[in-house]
Amino acid sequence: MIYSSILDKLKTGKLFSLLVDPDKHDRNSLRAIGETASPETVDFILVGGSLVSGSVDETVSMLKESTNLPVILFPGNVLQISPLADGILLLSLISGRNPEFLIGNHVIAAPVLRKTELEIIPTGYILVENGRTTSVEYMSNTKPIPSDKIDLAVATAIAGEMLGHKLIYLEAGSGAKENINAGMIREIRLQISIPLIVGGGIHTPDQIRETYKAGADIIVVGSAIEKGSGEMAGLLNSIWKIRQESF
Ligand code: 1GP
Repeated sequence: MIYSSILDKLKTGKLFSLLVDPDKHDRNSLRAIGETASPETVDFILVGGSLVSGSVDETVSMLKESTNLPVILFPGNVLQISPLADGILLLSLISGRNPEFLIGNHVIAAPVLRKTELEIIPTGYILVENGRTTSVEYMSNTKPIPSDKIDLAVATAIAGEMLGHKLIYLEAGSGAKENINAGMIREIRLQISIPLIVGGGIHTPDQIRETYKAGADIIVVGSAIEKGSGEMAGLLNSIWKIRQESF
């Protein structure tokens, strides 16, 4: 079970995940990801994007040809469900006030998900302003939480936990100008007891270290592995070193 293994691993350290946008990777780069991401560096691979024109099924099956790591859907919309994955982050965009992303799409997806063997992981998804309009903000037609409104972000995360979500995902948006500030991560970590995922605009080993130090349990990196397999290998090598440190 993916979720129980996340909880188990968190007893001894931090987790790291790669986000694969099906439109940004071809067969070769998917193979490179599968072959480079070892269980010592990467805990699971997320697949999804705000707007995906390629086939999620194909991306998942290509990844599975070269890795045994869990592949988890991170869907931007209901078209991104693939029964070939191992699980799905069933996202509720709790920072927003768009009912379609709070319950509407879930109603559409539920009967389809019921027929799959995907492990469903209900996730409270919180979008935070980062200095520019991201695809999530535009596509979901919701406002992000301002980056200096730590109290609002904390209250939203607490509400997410109270509503039964199993994870909180603090999102600056793919390619964010500024990643989530340490103060916000720190305060949310203190106030919730479920695992905290942080992603968006994280590119360098220093940013990864700072984000773990602030209290992130799981870091997600997407854009930084789209630069090429050499860059990805370098980053994963740093991850391996960072994971030997204690936070
Ligand atoms: C986006 O949090 C993820 O949903 C990853 O963001 O692409 O900026 O790494 P980046």
